[in-house]
Amino acid sequence: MSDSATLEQPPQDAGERQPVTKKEITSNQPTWCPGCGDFSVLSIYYKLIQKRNIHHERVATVAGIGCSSRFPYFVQAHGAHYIHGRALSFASGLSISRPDLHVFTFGGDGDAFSIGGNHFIHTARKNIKMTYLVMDNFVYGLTKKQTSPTSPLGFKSKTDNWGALDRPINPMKLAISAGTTFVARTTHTNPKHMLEMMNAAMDHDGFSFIECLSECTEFFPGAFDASNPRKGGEFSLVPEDHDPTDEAAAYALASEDFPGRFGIFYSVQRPTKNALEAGVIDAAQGKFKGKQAPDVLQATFNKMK
Ligand SMILES: Cc1ncc(C[n+]2csc(CCOP(=O)(O)OP(=O)(O)O)c2C)c(N)n1
Ligand code: SF4
Ligand SMILES: [Mg+2]
Repeated sequence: MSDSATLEQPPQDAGERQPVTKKEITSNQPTWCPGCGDFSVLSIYYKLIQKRNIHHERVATVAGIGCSSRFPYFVQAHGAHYIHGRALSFASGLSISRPDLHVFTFGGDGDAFSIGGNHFIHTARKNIKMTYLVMDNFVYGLTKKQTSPTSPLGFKSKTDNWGALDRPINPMKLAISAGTTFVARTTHTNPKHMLEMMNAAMDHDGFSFIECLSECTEFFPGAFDASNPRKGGEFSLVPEDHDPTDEAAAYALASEDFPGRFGIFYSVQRPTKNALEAGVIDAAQGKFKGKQAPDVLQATFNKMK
């Protein structure tokens, strides 16, 4: 990808305001374990907000429940630490009713693909405008090491102490097949790449999904070493000649063995639910232009007589 061409945009907010500072958008001290990958995601999110100069009243940070989902506590802006697995439903309503906000949703692999799996599929097919970043650590962190939907076969946890028996979900394949219009993959060990992906996702007019590998140093240490050159692994980008509008090619990339590829797998334009629903509302309101609400009601009652 090109080197973040849109990062240096002029401020989007009121003319003379000072640029957003990190202090303004930083809230409580994160409570994650030392070395947790989620720290890296949070610091890149601060960076994104600063680079794009989005003042705190223009951004909303939504999450479900989990270690990763504690995210909104640490951002000084609109936000909700919502119900486990239900972050996308809350964020969908927010996105549709408040088009002036940039809606970002964060969560973990359990929140996104276990209890929240159904919401994920339907948010994708509806193409609701927001960015959804899943901090995938292949385990339930907050509840102290249960098997998650992305845990690899054989992973020993408190729920499968003999080793996980169930075939894991592939988040990228799931996202593509459900109709997500922007699908990218990154990792907490490459902050520059993560910023590029978040920036591109934010530019996308639709539902943009990022799987971000984010190590749980407490309950699954070393899970992503194979993707980390500093640990002897390999960080392989999506090939330069990959066509991100080719769904079959994106699916093939997503099918590669772990650690797989990093970058934008899929990106297409399709009308958002936000735009379609606004069109329906405009058309309905157009029919009653210039009329008072009581007259409209009376006319409806008259028809029912
Ligand atoms: C309705 C409901 N069911 C179960 C829980 C317990 N619970 C809280 S977080 C969690 C899983 C967290 O795993 P993940 O989403 O992967 O986030 P992580 O902690 O790994 O970042 C579970 C099962 C809950 N809080 N609410
Ligand atoms: S338990 Fe794991 S995911 Fe949770 S804060 Fe600690 S290292 Fe991070
Ligand atoms: Mg998890």
